[in-house]
Amino acid sequence: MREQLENIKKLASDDIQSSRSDAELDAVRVKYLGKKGLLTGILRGMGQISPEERPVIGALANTVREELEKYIEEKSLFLREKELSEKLENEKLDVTLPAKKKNIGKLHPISLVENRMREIFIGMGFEVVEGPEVESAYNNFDALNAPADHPSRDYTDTFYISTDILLRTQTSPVQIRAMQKKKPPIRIISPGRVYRVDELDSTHSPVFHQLEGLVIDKNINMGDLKGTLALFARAMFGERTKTRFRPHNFPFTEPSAEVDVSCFVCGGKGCRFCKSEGWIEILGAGMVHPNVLSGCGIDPEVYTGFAFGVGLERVALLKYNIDDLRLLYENDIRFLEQF
Ligand code: 2NL
Repeated sequence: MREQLENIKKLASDDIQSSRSDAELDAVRVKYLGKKGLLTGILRGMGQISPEERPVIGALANTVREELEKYIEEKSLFLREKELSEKLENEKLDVTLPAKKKNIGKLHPISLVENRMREIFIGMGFEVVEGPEVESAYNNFDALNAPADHPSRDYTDTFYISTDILLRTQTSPVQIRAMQKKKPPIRIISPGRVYRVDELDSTHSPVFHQLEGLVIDKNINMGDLKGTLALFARAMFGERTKTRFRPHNFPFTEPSAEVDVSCFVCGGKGCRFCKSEGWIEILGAGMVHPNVLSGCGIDPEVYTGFAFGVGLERVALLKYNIDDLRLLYENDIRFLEQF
């Protein structure tokens, strides 16, 4: 019996020694010290032992049990500490590593262009006004002196919601509203979305953006218009930029002009960018037609004014050298993150 106990102690010690995890250790505990364990089995057999030997063997069995329990407890502690230190080692953080780059959004090229223009004109004392994209045919056409048979009124050019309600084709109706509402002096810009019936291609879109400007006061003349646009062109395209006015015709201005800026790539010598012209068309402008003023309740004998309009897409394409308008609307992140 004594030998059996010594033997069990030896076997159990080896098993404890070779345990690699708490789970294995627990299996060892059950195998030797459990209710049906080997050591427990020995103690059950105590009945066969002589009464003299019983207390000696009993004491020995208890000692073995206590030793094994103590040994298991030590091993368990050792395993748990080992596990913790391995965990700490594996999850070590290098706090000196640079942080992961955060992807923050960027402004769309149209917004960049619009914001820059707002900045330039606000700097000259203009006020920003906005208005509805769904407009009356009156504010969009009649008030702008467009004849009843003007081609731009056609449903093949303009999106009609009903016979007299439409999607604005320019932001001029915003300035019409301003003139109807208040007396001069007026100095406003109106950036916004406008609509025209067009197939989408590399230079056209049925929805695009415009910024218009309007100045009404006593003694406003063509010189004021030229000075304002020359200053704008220099701020927008660089200090060396020149401007050129070519006669044109709009129903809402008289006289009217198309305005070119000297090519900001070659400086006017002529290059691939300006198609050897040296000039790039950027704006439409003119002196506000007397009919437009009087129609809004402003006396054209007392007040004069100038107005201009610029397409934001066109400026964005030129400024950022983008060769297809559709890139502006496709929201491809690889395109957008370049600005
Ligand atoms: C263009 C350029 C232009 C205007 C817009 C305007 C607004 C009022 C009165 C007179 Cl309220 N004119 N805006 C003037 C000239 C040109 O836009 O190419 N448009 C078709």
